[in-house]
This record gives sequence, C-alpha cells and structure tokens, in this order.
Amino acid sequence: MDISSFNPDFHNKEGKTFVLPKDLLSDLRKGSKQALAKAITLTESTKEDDRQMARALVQECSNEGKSIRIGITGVPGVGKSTFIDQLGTYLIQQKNKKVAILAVDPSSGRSGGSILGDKTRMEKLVMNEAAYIRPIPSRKELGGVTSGLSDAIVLSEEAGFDVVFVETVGVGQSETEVAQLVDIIVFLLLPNSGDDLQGIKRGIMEEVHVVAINKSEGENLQAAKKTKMLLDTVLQIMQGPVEGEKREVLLCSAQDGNGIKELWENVEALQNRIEKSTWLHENRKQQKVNRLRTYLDAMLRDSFYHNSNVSDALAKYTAEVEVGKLDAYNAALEIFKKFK
Ligand SMILES: Nc1nc2c(ncn2[C@@H]2O[C@H](COP(=O)(O)OP(=O)(O)OP(=O)(O)O)[C@@H](O)[C@H]2O)c(=O)[nH]1
Ligand SMILES: [Mg+2]
Repeated sequence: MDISSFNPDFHNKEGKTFVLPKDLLSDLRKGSKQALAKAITLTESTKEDDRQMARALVQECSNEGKSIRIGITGVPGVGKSTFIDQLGTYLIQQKNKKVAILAVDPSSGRSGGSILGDKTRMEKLVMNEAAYIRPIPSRKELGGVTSGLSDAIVLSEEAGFDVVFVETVGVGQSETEVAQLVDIIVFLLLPNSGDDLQGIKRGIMEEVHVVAINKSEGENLQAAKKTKMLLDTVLQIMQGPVEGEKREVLLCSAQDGNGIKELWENVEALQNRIEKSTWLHENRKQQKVNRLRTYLDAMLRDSFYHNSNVSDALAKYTAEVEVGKLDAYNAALEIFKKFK
C-alpha cells in the first residue's frame, strides 16, 4: 500500500477519514527537512488520528536501517552537543554525509531550556543545509523514550540522513533505553574522571563501544592522559558490547576539533567490522524483539489499570493492606484474579 495514493484523505480501519498532510511521504523521500519535522510532530501528537496517521507513515518507510545510528552519552556539560557539532560538520564537509541529530530532552514537560541550549551549542550544524536537529521529549507513556525516538530515527532514514546521532544525558533510565535503539555508543568523559572512577557506573562501561575524554586540551591534557591510563587498564579486563573487540580510550577536544577525525575513523572501522560479522544485524534484530516486549508490557499495564474490576479491587484491597488486614502479596493476588 502506498499511502501517498490516499492523498489528501486517509482511511483508518474503522473507515474514518482524516486528512494526510499533502505530499508528506513524497516530500520526506525527497529529503525535505520540513516534511521530516512535520512527520516527527505527528508521531508525538496526543491525538489518536494523528498517531494512526503517523503509524501508517512509519510503516511506509522503506529505508529503515540504512543509516549508522550513533548514541552520544555522558554527564551534563561534558560537551556532547559541541562534539556532535564538530563531528557532524566534519562528516558533512569531508565525507559528504547528511546528518540528523535527535537530542533526548529530559527536561521537556517542565519549562526546561535545554532545547535552546542544544540548538545554540550546535552553531555550525544549525546553519547547515545537510543537518537536521530535533529535540525529542522523553516520555513516560507507551514505550518511554524509545517509542518516539525509534519513529524519529526511521523517519530520518527515510529522508536520506545517513548518520543519525542520538544525544542523551548519561544519567538514569534514558541512556539504557537509547542503547536499545542505536548501533554504536560513544561515551564522553571529562579529563578529571580518573579522580572518581567509582562515580562511573560499571554498567555503562560495559555497554559503550567507544570511550573518549573530551576537553583534552591545554591545561586539561595532563589530567586527561592520567585518566586514559587508568581507564585503559579497566577496559582491558572488561568485556564491551561486542565480543572480541579491544577498546582503548581516545582523547579529543570538541572545542578545538582535535581528535574528532581519529574518533570517526575508529567508529567507521568498528562499523565495518560489526557489519561484516553478524553483530550489527543480530543487535538490530534483538532490539526489535525487545521493543515488541516493551510495547506489550506497556499495553498490558495499561489495560490492567483501566479495567474497572481491577480499580474496584485495588481500592478495596489497598484499604485492607493499610490497616494490616491482608498482606501485600495476597492482596496483589486477589486483585490480579479480578483481572483474569
Ligand atoms: N574547554 C572545552 N570546553 C568544551 C569542550 N566541549 C564543550 N565545551 C564546553 O562545555 C560546555 C558544555 O558543552 P555542551 O556541548 O553543551 O555539553 P553537553 O554535554 O551537550 O551538555 P548537556 O546537553 O547540558 O548535557 C560549553 O560551554 C562548551 O563550550 C572542549 O572540548 N573543551
Ligand atoms: Mg547538549
């Protein structure tokens, strides 16, 4: 089915008609950034009609998986946006790539200003025709960050972007969710991270493909080299996400642009290897299966809590648990029986 043939109307399963923005799919395929923005906005809409249209649109995308998807993570202020600005500009100018940047915005929902922050810190890319920058709100509903982000990635690929960066703050839940969507994760650290190795979670070191110390310039360089030595010994004994891959800490300065090219060569070489071995393919397959489970979990939870038998029982048994008439486990069992 080609939904563009339904223009300007689109019928959903119930036979309801709603308007598909004219030429959206064909404009998207021509690489229009306006069309891409519009399409992503549709996936984020809270209106059911918009969502169905977005689903239909995403299903029509035939370029899924054509890009290299790179996650950039690290603590706030480590220089993720500046780094993407440099690397993205390099890729556009030297490698003739089109670059999409999806910045997971943990502050959205509140009146956070980091959207503006990210845009202004990608000064070069923001002016560049071959770059597309988009903040993605991190959502609590169905599928969390991953639902919106996975659609945005697929839509960017349909618009012909061959490198997709996902910027995510390396704290809490969102980085683990992002790991479920990208191929390669670059972990940025600060030059003095070596002072507090305990502060770096073991989990994240096991999940990332490339480790780099940013701001490695001027008077920071000494500290950066020391941190590299420490972390290199950690990486030697720690298995990364790809079996058999040796990881070595890189030094870079997103501000000066030093080490950016070398880092990309590292990423490109890794990409070649994981494409040749079956890792990339298997990883993407596994990610899709995981996403299916995430959706199912969310749907199950949703239908559970919206079940009227459940809400009645929940009220009743919560009161009993509160006064100690019933223990929590048996109360949960009773409530669950009402669901079945
Ligand atoms: N000295 C130096 N400063 C840098 C470098 N990279 C980034 N900065 C500065 O560090 C600050 C934070 O940079 P951002 O790129 O916004 O960092 P971020 O990790 O994206 O921050 P959040 O999005 O808030 O998590 C800015 O003032 C940058 O100019 C670098 O390589 N060297
Ligand atoms: Mg940033």
